[in-house]
Amino acid sequence: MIQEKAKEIFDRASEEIGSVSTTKDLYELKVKYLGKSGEFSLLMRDLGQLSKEDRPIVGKEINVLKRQLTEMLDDKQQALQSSEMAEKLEKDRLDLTLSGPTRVRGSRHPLSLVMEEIVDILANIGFSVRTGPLIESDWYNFEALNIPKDHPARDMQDTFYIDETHVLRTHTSPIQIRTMEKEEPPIRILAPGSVFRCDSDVTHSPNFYQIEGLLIDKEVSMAHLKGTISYFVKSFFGPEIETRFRPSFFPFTEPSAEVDCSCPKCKGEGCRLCSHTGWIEIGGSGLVHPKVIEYAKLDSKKWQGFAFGFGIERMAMIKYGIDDIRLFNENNTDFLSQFI
Ligand code: FA5
Repeated sequence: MIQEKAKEIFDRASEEIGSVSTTKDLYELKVKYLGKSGEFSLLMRDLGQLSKEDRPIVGKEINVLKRQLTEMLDDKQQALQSSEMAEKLEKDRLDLTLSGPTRVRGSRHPLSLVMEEIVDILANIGFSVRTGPLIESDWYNFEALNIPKDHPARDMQDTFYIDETHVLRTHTSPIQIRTMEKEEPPIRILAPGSVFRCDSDVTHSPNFYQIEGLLIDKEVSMAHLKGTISYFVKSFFGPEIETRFRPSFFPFTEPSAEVDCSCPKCKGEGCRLCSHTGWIEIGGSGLVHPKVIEYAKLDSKKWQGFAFGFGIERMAMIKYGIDDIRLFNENNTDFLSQFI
């Protein structure tokens, strides 16, 4: 009777072990059949009802079944553990080919890049940088540059006035005077910086950058000016780019010339960037007017010089083929991050 029950428990247990699929369920089966209050332990208690002779025989048979069951549980335990581990490894697998987290790298503003490149090129031939105030006196911005009050030339630069005698500087030319006042010639300086005019469209901004160049020495001529600017244009835009000087007028230079370079985009053929002329204006230039040299308290008989002033945005637009000046100030990182 007990042997039959033991066999029945064993068969049921074997069947359940066969169909269990997790180590957790397997543990529960172990407790159910072999635990302290498990079915086999309860059965052992029933051995007491048997005769003295039968008890060890039946006990032995039950122990054999228990041992077999224990082995089956151990085997199953190992099989389940290794398949669970394989599953976990598959699930948690590291894909070493995946790219890591990307870091957004900052980039230099195109105007800073252009400004630095211009300074580098001209530093190679002896020019060094000077700066001046953004709020400038009427004297330095206009009068000392031979632009007297009520002179029509003041209309060329629609001015932001701070008060009767101070303006947001309309160009970097005041630094010419400030430098000549302070330094002994010979002078070779560059003055890059922010300037302000009441002016706004796709090629004009109310706040833009210029770079001024000033050279003061003895017997300076237009040839020196042309040589310096041609060297600069070829270094900045490329050796194939030509420079053209167009007669012009600035009160602080005599003679004066607008500087054009052959269009780097169409190489002088004519395109939208150069309004189909093949040439693009980059700034003004000329020999420093003797009056300006005198205003700066130098002897104009002894010292002559040339000066030029280029628009930085204009140079950047030509170099990078940008057709709207407002892009420089819109803080659009898609645009700004293209310049490295
Ligand atoms: C001047 O400002 C003179 N001071 C330049 C100069 C210096 C002449 C030394 C002679 C000797 P002009 O107003 O043309 O010149 O401006 C020079 C350049 O600044 C222009 O060719 C253009 O490239 C740029 N520019 C002028 N106005 C604007 C503006 N509103 N926005 C962007 N760039 C401008």
